[in-house]
Amino acid sequence: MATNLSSTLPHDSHDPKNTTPPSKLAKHSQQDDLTQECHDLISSLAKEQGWILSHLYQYQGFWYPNTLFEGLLSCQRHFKARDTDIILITNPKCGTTWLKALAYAIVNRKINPPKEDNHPLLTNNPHELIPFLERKVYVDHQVLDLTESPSTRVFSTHLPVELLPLSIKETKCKVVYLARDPKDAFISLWHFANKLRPQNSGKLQLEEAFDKFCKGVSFCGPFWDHVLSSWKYSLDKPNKVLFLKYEELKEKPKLYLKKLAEFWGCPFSLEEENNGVVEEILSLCSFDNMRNLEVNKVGELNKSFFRKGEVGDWANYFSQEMIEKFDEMFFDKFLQCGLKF
Ligand code: PAP
Repeated sequence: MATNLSSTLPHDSHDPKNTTPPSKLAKHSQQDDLTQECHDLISSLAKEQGWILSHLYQYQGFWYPNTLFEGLLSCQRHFKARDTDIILITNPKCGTTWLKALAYAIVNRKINPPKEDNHPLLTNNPHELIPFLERKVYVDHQVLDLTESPSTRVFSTHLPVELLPLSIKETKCKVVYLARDPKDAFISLWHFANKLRPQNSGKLQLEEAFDKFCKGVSFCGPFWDHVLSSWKYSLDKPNKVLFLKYEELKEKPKLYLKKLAEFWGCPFSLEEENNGVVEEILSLCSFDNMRNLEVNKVGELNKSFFRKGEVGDWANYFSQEMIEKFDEMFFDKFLQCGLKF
């Protein structure tokens, strides 16, 4: 059940650890066509001012920055899921980094026991260990040859169910969707955007961000469509899709860690449980532990993934009017489908 894809995947160009050998990267044969196609596609889409710098473009109902399209189209066309793959899906700021850390620690616990001094999570940001399909695996017109990768591969994506590569739906790979209370996800996203905005473009005001979010114009938004399509997918295919909430994971981490391991076909043995392996993984991946690791303190981006890690921080920001608008927008939409945060 081993998987460490970080050494076989291309990293973002700013990543100093980019060690991918060129031989592992097969150029997409229609690279130039794709670029032109992408360009044409983007110029045909509705656009709105984004949260950080660039615009967001509406593609098949969801909003993305132009930098994502190359990877998005490429992974839709070329990614071949395997029955043994694990796919983590999240709306941005719903606990992606945490889920990646937990997944990595669970799946690799035989070769990397959570207590070992040189555990990869101690020196790598979880995003380096479990790559985004549309952002790291398929970038810069390059299609990665994944044929030599280990049997259990773990990938993540912010793509909604509607835009997933077909092979994810057609194979028996296991999907976990992690959702979060939209109020907390929104506040987290607002902070994140302001951290990454260039200083000279000023702060994105809370009210402006709120309007955009409510219009559905946020990275991978509309938020509610993203959540609801996965929720319905999980109801339709409970053996394939496990729908979890950040709040549940915070409240009963042990229970849900065991659920995850079972769902992925690698349940904790009695011996592991008696030896405290579940607790060790939770402690390794805990917010406090991860935030204080040197690797997660270096660089604005790495730091930005660890802010407060709490449930209910929205209450420090929302006015009564915002609460009412949010509840009106989300509560009914979710409740009609049997979903409650
Ligand atoms: P991404 O989708 O851009 O990768 P993501 O990891 O989903 O980001 O969101 C970061 C949020 O998860 C932050 O929430 P906050 O802004 O409300 O604080 C971050 O603090 C939280 N987070 C990161 N790591 C952990 C963790 N180990 N445990 C709990 N929450 C975490």
